[in-house]
Amino acid sequence: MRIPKRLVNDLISAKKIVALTGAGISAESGIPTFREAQTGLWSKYDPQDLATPQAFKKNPKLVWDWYSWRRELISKSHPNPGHYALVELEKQTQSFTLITQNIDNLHSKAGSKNIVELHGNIFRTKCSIENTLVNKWDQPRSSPPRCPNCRGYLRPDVVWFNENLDPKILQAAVKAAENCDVFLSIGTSSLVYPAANLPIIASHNDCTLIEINPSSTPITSLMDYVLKGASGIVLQKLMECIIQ
Ligand code: BJW
Repeated sequence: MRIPKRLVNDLISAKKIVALTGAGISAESGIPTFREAQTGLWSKYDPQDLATPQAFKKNPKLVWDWYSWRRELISKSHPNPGHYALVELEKQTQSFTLITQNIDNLHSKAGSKNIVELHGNIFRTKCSIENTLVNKWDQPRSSPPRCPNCRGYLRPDVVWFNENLDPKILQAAVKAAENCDVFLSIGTSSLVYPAANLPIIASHNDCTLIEINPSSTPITSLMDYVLKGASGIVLQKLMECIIQ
């Protein structure tokens, strides 16, 4: 793959860079993307039907068990060269904001610092009634376990379809998108809102938009540069061009 020199220069001269990541950046860590077919026991379920408050209300055990399975898979996985390239890019940049839709904690595990987690984190648990974080509970084998305070069901601290994102977190993401010189959209299908709006917000500014993805997305035509390929390979190559 050839990386355009002008793109490299834009990244080197940028004072404020935003990277928005989606499930594709973790694909090379062995974590299936959200819209990819699920594996094993879960292959008959569509994630879009499980990641909703309605699904949890109807069948809390099914949804809890799905997240337990994913948490276990994720806890065994490691950051890949794409995650590490973004750590390097942050070190090279005056102001760098990493906005992720992923709940897998891999950016943090890789060493990224300024992370905005739009859709929460699978390693945190909250009470579905009180909406408060819970660190310890009794009967760990029950599915789902109960809140030690109100006995309501516990659930993962992630944002499901039809739920509002934390307004402060969304505001931080919007502010970063409004003010950046370069916006990278990496490994996301750009189908889910409000995350999919962030590159559009950035485009109102005179910034450079870059997409890294093996496939086209609804916002590909908005981009100044489209780097087609796996993010681990493309980002590593990009960093080699920046550092040399
Ligand atoms: C690679 C690669 C490699 C592969 N390298 N790339 C109609 C129009 C507009 C909006 C709506 C609408 N109807 C409903 C809505 C709102 C809804 C929405 O956007 N729905 C769309 C599906 C249309 N949004 C919401 O509900 C949000 N809340 C909200 O809007 O609140 C207001 C409201 C309140 C009440 C009622 C209605 C609205 C909340 C969205 C929360 C999303 N949550 C999830 C689950 C998180 C927990 C979990 O993971 O279980 O977040 S859904 C899921 O999608 C997950 C992801 O973060 C998110 C984005 O997916 P992502 O990351 O893009 O993954 P994929 O799988 O889609 O794509 C992977 C990409 O990687 C692909 O492009 C591949 O090509 C690529 N790839 N290998 C690089 N190696």
